[in-house]
Amino acid sequence: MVALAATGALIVGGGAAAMVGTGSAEPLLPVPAPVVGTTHVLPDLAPFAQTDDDPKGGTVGVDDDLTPPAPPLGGDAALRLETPDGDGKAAIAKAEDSALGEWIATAAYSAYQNAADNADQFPSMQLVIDYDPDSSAGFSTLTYEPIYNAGDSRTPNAWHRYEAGMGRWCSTRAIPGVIDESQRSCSNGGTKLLSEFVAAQPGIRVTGLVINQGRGNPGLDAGVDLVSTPTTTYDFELTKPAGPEMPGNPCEEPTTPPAHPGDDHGNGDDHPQGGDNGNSGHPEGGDNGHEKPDNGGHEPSHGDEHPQPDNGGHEQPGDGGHEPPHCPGS
Ligand SMILES: [Ca+2]
Ligand SMILES: [Ca+2]
Repeated sequence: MVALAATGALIVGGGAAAMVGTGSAEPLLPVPAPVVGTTHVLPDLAPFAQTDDDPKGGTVGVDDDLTPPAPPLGGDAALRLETPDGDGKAAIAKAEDSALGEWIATAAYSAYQNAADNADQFPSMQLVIDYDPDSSAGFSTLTYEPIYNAGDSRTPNAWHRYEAGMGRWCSTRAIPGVIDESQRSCSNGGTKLLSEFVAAQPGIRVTGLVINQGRGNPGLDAGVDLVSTPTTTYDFELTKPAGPEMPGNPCEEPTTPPAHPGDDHGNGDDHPQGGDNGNSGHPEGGDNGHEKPDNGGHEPSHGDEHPQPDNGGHEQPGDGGHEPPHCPGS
């Protein structure tokens, strides 16, 4: 897996020509920023919410205590997920409404392992999907986890960029044409490319996004930042950065390719997908998306734990001293 720096350069170089000005049919000035923007997620976690009312000791917060506190271009802080034992759950989720295919070129996240009982374990990205949008059937949860992607670096105490959209995903449930019953939860070759899911189920939709840790991640203390989706990149920060979130601030340079010119809202408050908009799926937070093959592939019942933006339970940021901004080139 390529490093973030290389990835960012590739993406920026491949699609940096954004329009400046309005109403013009032609770009007036190329500017060095993709037009899919950055959405800053502050310690209240909105538009995400913690998935579990009873996380069994798992904690979710935003802090700047990792070293470095954020990945390149990730500002000054990150999402922090801690699961002291195997029962702990540290996960946040938000509703989505998009075609799965849109995630192939865009889904990515940065992660950091600060401590772990099992050195292979990192937080995962999960997509709650509905491959049969016209009926009540079709629900499953797809999981991207570095351990199932051989090219992913898992060095501790360093930030890694995982280009999840191009990688292999597991499904908690059988999906006709791509995941049979024996392949649930990563078993028996049940790690598939998103393109394989789309080929088997062209109508497949994403109804929820989950950043998940646990259960089954004892002693895992990890960071996540710069979670990229088809519409924005979520940058977890302690405070909203000052200044415009447009070209000119190296801390805020987005890392995803352009798709919606002028759609840089700059924060989650007015994002059309913010909050727990109702959807027909079961954005339960991916309780059942993290099972390892040796767990037998069984699947717990669904709890209908729809994300609640006002759900408490997240930790307040630590009181550690704020470190200087990690702006590349500063
Ligand atoms: Ca359905
Ligand atoms: Ca950040």
